Amino acid sequence: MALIGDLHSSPVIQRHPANPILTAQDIPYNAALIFNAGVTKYQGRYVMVFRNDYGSLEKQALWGTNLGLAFSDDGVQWGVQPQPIFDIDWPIRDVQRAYDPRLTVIEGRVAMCFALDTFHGVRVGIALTDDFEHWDIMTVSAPDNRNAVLFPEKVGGQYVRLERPFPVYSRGGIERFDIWISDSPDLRYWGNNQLLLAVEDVMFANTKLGPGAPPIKTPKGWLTTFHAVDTDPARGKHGWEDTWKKRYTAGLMLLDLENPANVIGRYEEPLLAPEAAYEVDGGFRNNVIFPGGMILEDSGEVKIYYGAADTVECLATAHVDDLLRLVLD
Ligand code: BMA
Repeated sequence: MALIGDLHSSPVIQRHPANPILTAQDIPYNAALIFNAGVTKYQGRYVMVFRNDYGSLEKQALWGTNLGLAFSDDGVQWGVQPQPIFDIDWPIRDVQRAYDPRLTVIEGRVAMCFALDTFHGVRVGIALTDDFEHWDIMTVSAPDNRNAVLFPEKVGGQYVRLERPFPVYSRGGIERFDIWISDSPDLRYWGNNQLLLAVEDVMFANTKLGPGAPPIKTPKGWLTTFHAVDTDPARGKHGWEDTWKKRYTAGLMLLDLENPANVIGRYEEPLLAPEAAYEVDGGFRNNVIFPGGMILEDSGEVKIYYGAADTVECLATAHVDDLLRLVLD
């Protein structure tokens, strides 16, 4: 495994001065780690579904995971709903927890992609809502799969998603996983699976990749983030655990508008690498940047929401033209 070395964020992206924009202190119920949120704009306001690993920050103890809901008028200051989302009626019997949600507005409804840990493997699913109380579960994949993100509209008459299956046996038992794409006529049945981006394509990854936030549509193509993971066996204690050898960065790529299985542009370096204090220090797992929300404003500003150090939720902004230059130059 080739080691990656120092990585830096692109100068075109700015961390928001209000970072972290959501932490356990903002939550009106038990919360310890608030991170890896899905964010979108729906009916005139911003909406966020965030992952809450609850427990005790002081004791560095985690008891479980739930999903919380927050709304905002500006995408920066959030009002958190008094209770987590708890009445999802899972159609399967062995669910342990749902986590790492991604939100997309599609055909007037909000779609949430989620990961499900079950006693028989990790699965991805898609649920639709228009009131954030009732969720229609459209599909749940076979294991093992994680990090599904749905495109905000049909392409060529089909719904499209990115996903990250994690085959272990066929790859010698090592952790080396790539990004895939599939499509569906109805959000329920998914097929036509194709490899989209592999670890060996990305110079700042040596372990695994995963889709980030749902893609945004630009005249040049579907612009989308991904996370890239590198491992260095020399890394020691970087958080609560005795050892944490991985680093998660955010990458950026452009997919063909008509055939999104074609990667038509990619930035060779990370868009965001862990550098800020809340990304590299004091977290559950330091050196983790995990993008899950991406919003294109009318002004051309792109808001990118990301979990930092598996502990807090953050925001970074860039102009869409600068992002397109990164992937096309
Ligand atoms: C991945 C997922 C993410 C998490 C990351 C770093 O495998 O579990 O939820 O942010 O690891 O711990």
